[in-house]
Amino acid sequence: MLTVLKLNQQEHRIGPGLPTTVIGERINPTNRKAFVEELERGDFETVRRDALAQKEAGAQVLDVNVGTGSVDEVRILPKAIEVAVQAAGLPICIDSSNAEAMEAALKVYPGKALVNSVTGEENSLGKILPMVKEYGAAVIGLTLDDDGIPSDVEKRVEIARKIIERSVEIGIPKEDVIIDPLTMSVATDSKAGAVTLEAVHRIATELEVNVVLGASNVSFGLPDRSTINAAFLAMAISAGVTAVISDPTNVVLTKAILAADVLAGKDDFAQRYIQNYRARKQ
Ligand code: THG
Repeated sequence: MLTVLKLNQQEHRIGPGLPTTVIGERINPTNRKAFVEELERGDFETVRRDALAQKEAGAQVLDVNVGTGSVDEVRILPKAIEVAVQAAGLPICIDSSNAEAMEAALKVYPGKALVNSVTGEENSLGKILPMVKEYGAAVIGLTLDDDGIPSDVEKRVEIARKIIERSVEIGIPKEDVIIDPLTMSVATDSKAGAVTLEAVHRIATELEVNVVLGASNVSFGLPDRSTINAAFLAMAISAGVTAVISDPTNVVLTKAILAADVLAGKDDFAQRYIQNYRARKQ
């Protein structure tokens, strides 16, 4: 199971045994008022700056999300992607729930992008998978359906299996489907983290696909969130995730990811760990 993303001639590989892929999440308007205002007036300076900062902090893929009520995503998302590509030269994870914006972005992206995301909902499968196929992209499949995120492991594995089956049926190679089992907050459900980690393990081993996870939800409502997120990311790597959606400029998170890779045997001679240490000292 090897997912290959491309930007022009350049490739990025995601797979077990390889260092965990860090997908930089900062280009996202959530809780960033000044960024929203920039996007509203067609200013891409923060996109440019965040793209470069995340590359320098060690991101290998950049998530680009410009979804807020006040921004015309169909027009702005392709531009933001062009700016991010120009600034960082990294493959892009296109993060949008707007199918029209997704298609506009896929049209301009020079390579094999990662579509974020499709869900197990019929409407999503029917709209997004044909696009992924047509543009030769890879896709993140979220284990939720019309009833939301299931609280049990079995149902999440079932949704993951369905997304993979439907993808393969329309001609998307299985290795181009990456499953995200999502997580709820441990502040409201003490088993939320454990259930997600078990889902990661089962999906990675039984379905044999790459698994990705973001940590931000898991700590919602708790103080000192980075500490919880860092531990969760390390445990997720141990459970079998091969990519994480994270803020690489957050040193607490990045140190945990790189240390977990060393301990999980995914970073030969601790090469990446040491390289990141040196880059931070400069
Ligand atoms: N899985 C997949 N895609 C995802 C997520 C996931 N996309 C969105 C999200 N989760 C990951 N991205 C973010 C981006 C920003 C924040 C959290 C997750 C965030 N931003 C700061 C805040 O809200 O306080 C902004 C702070 C700042 O100004 O820098 O928390 O799970 N497939």
